[in-house]
Amino acid sequence: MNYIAKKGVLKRVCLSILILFSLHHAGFSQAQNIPVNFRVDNLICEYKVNPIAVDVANPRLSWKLITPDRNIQQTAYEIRVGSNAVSLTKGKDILWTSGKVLSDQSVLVYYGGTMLQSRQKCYWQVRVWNNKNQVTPWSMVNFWKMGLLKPEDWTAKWIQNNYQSDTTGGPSPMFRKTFKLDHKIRAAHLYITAHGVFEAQINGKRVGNDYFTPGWTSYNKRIQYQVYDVTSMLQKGDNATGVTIGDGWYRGYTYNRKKNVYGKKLALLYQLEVVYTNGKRQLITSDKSWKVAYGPIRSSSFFDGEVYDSRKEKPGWTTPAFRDLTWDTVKTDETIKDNLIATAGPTVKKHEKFLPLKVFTTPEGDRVVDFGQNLVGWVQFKLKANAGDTMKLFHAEVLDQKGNFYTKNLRTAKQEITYVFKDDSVETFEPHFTFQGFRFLKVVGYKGPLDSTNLAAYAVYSDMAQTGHFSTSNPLINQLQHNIQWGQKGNFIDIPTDCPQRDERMGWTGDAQAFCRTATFNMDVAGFFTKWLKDLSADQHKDGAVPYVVPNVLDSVSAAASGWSDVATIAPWNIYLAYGDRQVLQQQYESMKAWVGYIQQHSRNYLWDTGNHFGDWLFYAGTNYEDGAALTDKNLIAQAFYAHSTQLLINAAKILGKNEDVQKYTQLLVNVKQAFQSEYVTPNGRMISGTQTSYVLALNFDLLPVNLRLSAAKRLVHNIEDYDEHITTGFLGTPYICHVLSRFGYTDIAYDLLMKESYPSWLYPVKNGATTIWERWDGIKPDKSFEDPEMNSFNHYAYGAIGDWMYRVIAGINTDESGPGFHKIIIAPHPGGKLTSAQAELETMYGKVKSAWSIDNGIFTLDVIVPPNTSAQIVLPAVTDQITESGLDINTEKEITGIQKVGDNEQLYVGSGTYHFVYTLKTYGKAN
Ligand code: RAM
Repeated sequence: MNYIAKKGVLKRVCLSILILFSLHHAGFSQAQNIPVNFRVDNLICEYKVNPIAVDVANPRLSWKLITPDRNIQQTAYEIRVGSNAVSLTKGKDILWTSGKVLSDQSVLVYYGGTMLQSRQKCYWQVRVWNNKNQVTPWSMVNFWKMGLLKPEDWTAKWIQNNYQSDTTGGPSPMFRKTFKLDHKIRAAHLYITAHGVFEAQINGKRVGNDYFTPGWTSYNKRIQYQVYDVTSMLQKGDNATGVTIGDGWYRGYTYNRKKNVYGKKLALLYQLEVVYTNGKRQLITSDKSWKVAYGPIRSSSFFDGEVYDSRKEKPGWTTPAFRDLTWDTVKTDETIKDNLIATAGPTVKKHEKFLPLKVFTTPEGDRVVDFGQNLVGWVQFKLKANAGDTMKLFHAEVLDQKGNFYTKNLRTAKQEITYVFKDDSVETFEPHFTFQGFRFLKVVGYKGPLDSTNLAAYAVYSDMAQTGHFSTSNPLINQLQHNIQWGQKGNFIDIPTDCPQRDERMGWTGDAQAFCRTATFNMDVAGFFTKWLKDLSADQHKDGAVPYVVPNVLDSVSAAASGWSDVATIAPWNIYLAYGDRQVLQQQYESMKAWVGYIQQHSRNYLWDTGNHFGDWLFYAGTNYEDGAALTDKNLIAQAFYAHSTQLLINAAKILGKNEDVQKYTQLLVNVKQAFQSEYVTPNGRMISGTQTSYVLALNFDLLPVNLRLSAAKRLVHNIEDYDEHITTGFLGTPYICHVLSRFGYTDIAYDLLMKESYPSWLYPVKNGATTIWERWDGIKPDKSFEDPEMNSFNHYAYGAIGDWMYRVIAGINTDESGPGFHKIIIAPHPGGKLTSAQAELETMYGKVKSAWSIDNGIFTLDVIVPPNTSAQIVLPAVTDQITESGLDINTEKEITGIQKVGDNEQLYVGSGTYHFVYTLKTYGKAN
């Protein structure tokens, strides 16, 4: 650590000690009776801990109550905000205080003070009161810092290469600048973005640990900038900085090898703002004084990989001593008028590391490394060769039937790293502006040993905290859950992609809507989807049509497909349910309405039967005529999603208090359902497509008259039995099939589907060694040959949508819609499928929710955690006799209320706390 860095750390340590001391002091003097076991923690602003780039007028603050006691509700809160951490804890120099607000809201509370200015840093803390007349001490102090709110805040100019040719697939330009800082530095922040993807350095060190910044947005309309606190990277005196830029999404290859989608020229916008201890400010900005050159990255591309010639490295190029006399000048481009926005969602970061499981030679003689997991990221190597030697690394998801390296399913994507060694020392390398989807690595041009000392694979994905855990007594189901999570990791790379390996990697809306709710159970995706949905609105057509992919890189007619475009209503609703985020509904409301409006415009007599639709994509096609029954009429599907989107729009309108819209769309929905029934359902309730998907959609979206629903559910079950309990649905039916079965009392059949190991089923890929979710039910066919390489991804999350049912039904963790974001929780586990145990945990905005059950000799045990400031309805299944909770008869416990028998189940209500229920289980379904 250099001297400056040390000083920075020292300063922060001193500040923390000061804050801690004053906190302690404040806690002491306020009240002696403050309970030590009741406090507030996990303060976040706009879903982030201490964000430094907030650009919303009224940031939202959330906190968690921490207490081991039962039945704790927040009754009031008080927030205070100040511009100085130490004064804040003394109650001085307060910018805004909420005062004591009688409210149980602890999630997404709006800052209500005066208008915030660009760069303003706000420290905040909170204390809360509870229903036991207790008050917490003031919480720890956290902060948020505002970004650059107005275009005038940017004095930096966009700069580009001046003379050198600069085209897609060419070398990455490196921009550099040296500068002097005259005084002691108090704080320094770098505001930076690029056309392309950038990697910045200051004084020889990488800035931050993000990848593929500025991230992918609808660049023509919104482009993110990142902010880094670089105080410790700078020094009084001479400094240097440099930024390398790759093609990225801006002008790199996309679908059908289309390039330059957003523009032809890479560009940089760089604004380093230094504040000295004497209060003076100095700016170092991108302008004509910068220099540019090409270096070792000869080309970089998401699809194709990277070519790196280490002989062309420029050692020390971001240190002040480097001589750049031969470098070119740059030009500024003042015509660029981007809409710059702060980065609200998570950035892409490096995560898990995998070491080689084995290194082997294939029958075709290739040297291949198996990392044991189909992952998305890259390989880092530390190898030694001769100067000028060229090594190539190829990436594949699978080996073929004979055990050979298989890349046909990548289509034109090369996924290839070319590395030229500079000398005979050990060279450490990982690529910069590319990612690969792979489990297997083929090494060509390097003869030395390959092992875990010199090779490692890194998973790279959006930095979402893992919030969910799910496991059972069945290892195959656990592997399925693993595969679902890895499907999510590999395809949440700044945007939700369909696949991460072939020449596609786009934000296919159908896939995203199918998987969205499951995603909310595995990871914190609030920020991720909030950002992407803004791009959806940005790219939505004037007439309301939602593109097939977002950001839209396809042509203007590639829009408005049922089950795809409906992500416009489905995703905001799911985010609202999972996080209680009303604002996302507000933000997306016009977009939701416009999408329903588009369908209205294209319907006749409330029937939408025109346009191009993908239908129940990749349903079980079968091999003979009989199996054709799995094909669902595309217009039937369109009508079903028309109703669903209208329903979600009504839901949103209700939440937002838009009563006129509620009335208007409620009437519309009646007509849409009516049209569905008269067009696609016989008077006796038979659907014109007798498929699983058609019954599933009709039942899940409440499209059938009430008197026909039970018989329709039976028809669905018969259909499943006709297929020997196999699933035949595609992308659109799959997310709902088990939910529909459970809702109509057929959880046992849902378990049959889930536990099926032969094709088509969820466990068929698992039995075939899958470590991610496949695009098709039979990516590898029962005879071990591959499906059509034109469309055969082994990392495609859509079918992973079953994860939602696993959390919500098997473990039984759900949010009550009247208390979204798990403010009101439902715990309703459903044993079955010969499982002897299942457990799930979910870190919600209020804290951890847990439901873990096990069956031992007919004794059912359920462990539940209900976080503070929430309550739960618990539904205990198949009860025969007395239920105990932590050893006591539940009827004797004051904290357990509303005990009621509903059929075989026992329903009850609890407040927050930890509960342990035990009773004898009645035989449950046919599976047990
Ligand atoms: C393919 C992908 C994607 C799907 C579209 C319709 O390109 O499989 O997942 O949404 O088609």
